[in-house]
Amino acid sequence: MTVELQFGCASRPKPGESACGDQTATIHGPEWVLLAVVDGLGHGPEAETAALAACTFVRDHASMGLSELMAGLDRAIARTRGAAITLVRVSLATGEWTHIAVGNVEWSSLRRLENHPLTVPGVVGARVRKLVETRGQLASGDIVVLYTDGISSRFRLQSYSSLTAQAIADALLDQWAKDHDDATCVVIKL
Ligand SMILES: [Mn+2]
Repeated sequence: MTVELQFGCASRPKPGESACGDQTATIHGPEWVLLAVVDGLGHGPEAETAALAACTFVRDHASMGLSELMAGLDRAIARTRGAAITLVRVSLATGEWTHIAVGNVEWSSLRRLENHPLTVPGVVGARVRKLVETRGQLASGDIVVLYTDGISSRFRLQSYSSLTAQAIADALLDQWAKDHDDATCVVIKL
């Protein structure tokens, strides 16, 4: 069985900035997709440097387990100002997902999931102490949004559920991005 997953991504820097401290990476493996959503601390060029370094590390080490990958990121971006990072790997065969997060990239899902992903407070690059992986299973009709704190959490995903993953990402960015920060959302739809 192969599941019909859709992915969408929308991102923009803080209005008036050209550098973007929010960056994402989408890596297609043999039977999975790995998503990274990275919010470099603050905004501007130094935030962008931290976030791009994190995405490069993720691309270069995409087959690692998520805890190992996050621990590697913590070392790899230690000389930058650091970042909030969420990593999610979804199996294309079964829809099973694994999640790990440090800092305030948020997760929202249309359906109340049996295991809500846990986020550990802290900054990747500043010695993360504890890592927690959460696992779950996507079912047909599920929508998951990963979003940085430049997107308001007041959106109701139900209102967008008939759209494609990319159209949901575009609409959330257009309607819920805050003026004072970089803003990014990634959407997974089954
Ligand atoms: Mn931010």
